[in-house]
Formats: sequence, C-alpha cells, structure tokens
Amino acid sequence: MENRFPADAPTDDIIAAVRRDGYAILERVIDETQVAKLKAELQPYLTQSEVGTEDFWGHHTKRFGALIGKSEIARHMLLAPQVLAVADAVLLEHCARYWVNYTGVMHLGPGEKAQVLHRDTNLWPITNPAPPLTVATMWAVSDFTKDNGGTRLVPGSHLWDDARTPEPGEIISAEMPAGSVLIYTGNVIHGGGSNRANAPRYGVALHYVLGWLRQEENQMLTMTREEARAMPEEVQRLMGYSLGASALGFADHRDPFEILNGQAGDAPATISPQDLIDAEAKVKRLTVVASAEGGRTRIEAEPT
Ligand SMILES: O=C(O)CCC(=O)C(=O)O
Ligand SMILES: [Fe+2]
Repeated sequence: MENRFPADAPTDDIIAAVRRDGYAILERVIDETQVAKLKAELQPYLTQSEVGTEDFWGHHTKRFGALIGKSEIARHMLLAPQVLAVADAVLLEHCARYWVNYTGVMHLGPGEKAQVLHRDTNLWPITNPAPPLTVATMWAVSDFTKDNGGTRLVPGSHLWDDARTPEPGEIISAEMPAGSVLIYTGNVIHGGGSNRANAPRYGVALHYVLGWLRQEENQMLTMTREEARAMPEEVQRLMGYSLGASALGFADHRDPFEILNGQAGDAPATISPQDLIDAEAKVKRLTVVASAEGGRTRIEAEPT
C-alpha cells in the first residue's frame, strides 16, 4: 500500500499524501517500550470495560474514552509532531484553532464483524463533499492486519459526494505494526475491519476537530479542574481550555485557559486576542446551503 512512511519522513510528504488520498500511515512512531507502557496504563480500564451492545460499536469490541487523564503515553501521542503538523495543515485552513474531538480505545475481539463504513463527520449535519472538519488518528497498540480487523478505508473518498459508495476493490485495510499511526481526515469513508484472527486488534483513536465545532467527547468533564491544571499547557489548550476563535468559548468574558490556570484576575476581559483575530482573517469561509434531505449517510459495503 502506498502512503506508508517511516516516522521521520518529511512532514510535507505526509501532508501531501493526506491531502491527495485522505490518509497516511506512519510506521513505528512510538517504540516497543512506549507501547508496553501505554498498554499497562490502560489495562485496568480495559479489564473493567464491557463489549458493545450495538452493531456500530461492535458486539466484540471494548471501547472507553477520556484517555488524556488516563495515560501519559496517550498524552505524548496526542502531541506527536507529525500528527499535529497534519492537523495544522488540514484544519487551520478552516479554523483559527482546533482541539481534541475524541480520545478512545477501540479493542476488537476475535469474531468481531466489520463495522459499517462511514465518515466520522456524520456527527454534524453536512453534505459531502465537505472540508475535513476532523483529523483522526488510529494508533496501533497491537499489530493491525487485514485479518485482525485493521481499519478499512477508501483512499480518495474525502473528495466524493454522498451518492458515491465504494466498490469492494476500492477499500483497503490499514496494515501496520504496533506503535504505528494511521492518520485520516474525517471525510474519508472508513470503518473497523472484521477480526478473523485469534487475538484482539487493539487501537487507540485520538481525533482533532475545528475549534468552532462542538467536541464529540466533552474533554472538560473527563477530569477535575485540578487534574486539568496539572496537564501540560498544550494539552490544556487542545482539550478546550482555550478560545476556539477570537471570541468563541469564553466564560464570563474571560479566556478559559486563564480561568483554568488562575490567571484571569479581575482586570478587564482579555478575549479577542490579536493572534486569533489575525488567524481568523486567513480562514476559508464556507458557504452553507441547506439541503432538503434529512438523515445521515451510512455506507453499506461488503467486507473484504
Ligand atoms: O476500529 C476501527 O478501526 C475504526 C472505528 C471507527 O471508525 C469508529 O468507531 O468511528
Ligand atoms: Fe470512524
């Protein structure tokens, strides 16, 4: 499969692949020791969590979220420079600032069926083609193979309209060794594969979203304010303790980052900072046209 890069590949090549095909795979971005530590950090939660009860979430799949507070390695992955470079390139065309959309384990047990193919941007009521809205990462905690449920994905489908559904030959499986990351934009058609192996396919998903959209997972309720204050500043901002645009997301006319860190004080409000006003001026404007059709698009396609 193309679009496969070593972890130290030139950022521009990775971004070009994502723009062209909607995805890229970076191999072995975290090493074996980090993968082992990640697993150890998440194991208590994995042990406690139950498999899903709905088709979309998988009847043999364990899922849980709120990973920022649960795992130091997940926080490290969240800030992976190669991933943030892609998010900067793809998302900052459409927003002054982006933040975390979702964090979660996707642990597919043997016997899991292929998930229905979908676009993650189905969360919001838009038609396609549309801008990416999210950049998603799927980190391989176990190896990902075609047999064990490696994420299925349709290269180029980020440019398709809603009427186009993939032919079986257009669907690929993201095969990658543990420690690798699949990066894809939210408008790419994809879904979990079927696990026909005898061991779990273990993935960690970390998604990023335009700063003017509501986050899929409410980051601020995943931990106490005290815990959030102990997070690295970049993590705090990505969680949403920041303005999403020059005057978006304030609390009592104060910047959430300053409130969180006790810096808001009694001085007049500090919202509408110049750097965000400048960033907004460069953002591409979207034309919104209401469509007559309702409902969300789920793409049924035979698993390969
Ligand atoms: O498990 C996977 O490989 C992908 C899951 C997915 O796309 C989702 O749950 O939105
Ligand atoms: Fe998805």
